[in-house]
Amino acid sequence: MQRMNWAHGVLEPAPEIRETIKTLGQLEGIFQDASAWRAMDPGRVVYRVQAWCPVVEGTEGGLFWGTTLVESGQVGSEYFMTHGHFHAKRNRSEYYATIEGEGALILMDESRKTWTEPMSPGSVHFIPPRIAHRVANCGSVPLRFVACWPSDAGHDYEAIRKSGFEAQLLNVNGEPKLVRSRT
Ligand code: S6P
Ligand code: ZN
Repeated sequence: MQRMNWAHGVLEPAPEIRETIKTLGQLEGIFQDASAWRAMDPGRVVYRVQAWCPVVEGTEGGLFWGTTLVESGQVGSEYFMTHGHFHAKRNRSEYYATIEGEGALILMDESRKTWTEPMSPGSVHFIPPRIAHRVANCGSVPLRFVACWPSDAGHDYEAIRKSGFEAQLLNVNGEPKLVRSRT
């Protein structure tokens, strides 16, 4: 058993909880405005992830539980967001549920059609099979959400590193707007 602190949206530290941090420097090529990205502190934290993986990764039939905290910020006009991924086993799905903050779940299918679902405290999101997913923080406080996904889903980060998402979530006159970058 593990314990969630629901007020803070975090798992209580324990030897079984894996914690990772992603800094701007580790997210090269992810944000659209490369010169804005270069001008920022590469050590600045963009998001933190906790994962409870009670079975070995790759095991069929298990589930993993995690929390993510995306800091508030922008690279140029693009909101701070997670790297994003397809599941390596493309037919695996996932749930996200928001604890605190305001943002958007950005979804993209294999034909590169991209859309968003607004995230706010209490919103629960089903990420269907074969859909890439990432989360942007559009607010002024950290965006915290929990996730639950199959232990054999795996992560394909390479597809996103190579081709990105079809559209970026930008701050346009103070409002989040999905802007298509490629034709
Ligand atoms: C795992 C799940 C989340 C993300 C986390 C960070 O399937 O979707 O726990 O790993 O939000 O995002 P990313 O794109 O860096 O894995
Ligand atoms: Zn996932």
